[in-house]
Amino acid sequence: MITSPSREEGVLGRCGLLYLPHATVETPVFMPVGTQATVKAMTPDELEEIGFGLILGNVYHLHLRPGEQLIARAGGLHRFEGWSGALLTDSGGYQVFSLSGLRRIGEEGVEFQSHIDGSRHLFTPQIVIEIERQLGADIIMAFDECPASTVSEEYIRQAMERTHRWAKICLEEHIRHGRMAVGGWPQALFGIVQGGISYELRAESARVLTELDFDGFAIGGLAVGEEAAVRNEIVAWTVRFLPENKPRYLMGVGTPVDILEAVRRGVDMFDCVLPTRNARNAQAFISEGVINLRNARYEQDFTPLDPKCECRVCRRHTRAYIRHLFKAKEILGPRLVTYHNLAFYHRLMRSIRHHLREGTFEVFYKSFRSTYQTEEE
Ligand code: PRF
Ligand code: ZN
Repeated sequence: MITSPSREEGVLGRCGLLYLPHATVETPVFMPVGTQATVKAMTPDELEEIGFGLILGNVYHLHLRPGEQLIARAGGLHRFEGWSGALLTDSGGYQVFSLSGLRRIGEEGVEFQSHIDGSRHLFTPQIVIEIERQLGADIIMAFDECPASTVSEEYIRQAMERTHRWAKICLEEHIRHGRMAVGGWPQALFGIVQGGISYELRAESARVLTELDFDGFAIGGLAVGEEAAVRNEIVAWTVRFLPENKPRYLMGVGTPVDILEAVRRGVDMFDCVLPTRNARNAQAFISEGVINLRNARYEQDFTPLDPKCECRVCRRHTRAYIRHLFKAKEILGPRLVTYHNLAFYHRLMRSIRHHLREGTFEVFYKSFRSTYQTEEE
C-alpha cells in the first residue's frame, strides 16, 4: 500500500492505493457487503457502473451454502458471482458469534449449528484459512472472536488472547500455502485487533498483532452497541499502534458521519450493510440525511431522491414513483434505492479522497455535518 498523509493539522486521514490481484483500489474506500455471493439487489454491472472495485463476501454464509468446494470448482468466488473487481472475505469471526444460536467455543475453534438447517460445523483457524483459499478473495481476514458488548472485561480479555493465538495459526497456514489462493493468485491476510472498549486491551492487541507479518490490520469488536463517541476514541487510540504503511480497516462501520469520523482518525477501509439494508426498508441516504419513502409527505413529490445526486436513479425517477413502488411491493423499489444509496456512499468516499488530497478535509467534514441531519424526523 502506498499512502500519502493529509497535511492538515489534526487530520490523521490519508489517501492510498491498494494493489490487489483483481483491482487497484483507492483508499479511503467503502466496500459494499455481498454476504451470499451477491450485493443484495445489485448486478455486478451496476456495482461496476457506480465505480466500486472491491466488495465483501462472508466465509460463514458461503461455507454453509453453496460450500467453498462448489465455488472453487467454478474457478473461485470472483468467477462464481461474475465479479471482475476485487473481493475481501470476512472470516466468520463475527457471524458465528452473532448468528448461530448453539455454539461451543474452545481453544481449537468454534462448533456451531447452521442457521439454515441446524447442521453441525466446526471452524478452526486452519479450516477458515482453507475455506478462504478456496474462495480466493484478494484480501482474507484472520479468524477472530467478536464478543458481545454485554460480556465482562475478563471475558473480553480471554477472547482477545484466544484471537491472538488464532491469528498466529492463520498466518502460519497462510505462509505454509505460499500466501496463495487455491486458484493460484496471491492473497493478502489481515489481522483483527480486538479488546472491546478497553484502552489497555486495545493497545495490547495492536502490539501483539503488529509484530506478526500481516498485510493489513482491522479494528474489530466495535459497532456492537457502544456509543459513537466511545467508538471514535477507541479508534483514535488503536490507530496510534498501527503501522503507517499498511491499510487499516474498521469492520462493520457505519453511517456517513461514522465514516468521516474514522477517516479523520486514520482509517482506510469500511464495510457496512446500512446502504443496502436500509434501502430495502425504503430508506434513502441523501445530502440532508436519511428519508423514508413510505412517508406520506412524498406521495406527490416529483423531485429526485436526492436533487444533488447524479446517479442513474436520480436522473430518471422521482420520490413519488419510488414511494409507489414500495407501497405496491414492486421489486424495483428496493433495487432503485439500493443503487442510489451505494452511489451516495461511493460519492462520499470520492469526496473524502478529494478533500484529503486538497488539504480541505476539515472544511468538507464540517459542511457535511452541518447539512446532514442524523436525528430522526
Ligand atoms: N470481526 C469480524 N468481522 C466483523 C467484526 C469483527 O469484530 C465486526 C465488528 N462488529 C464486523 N464484522 N471477523
Ligand atoms: Zn441518486
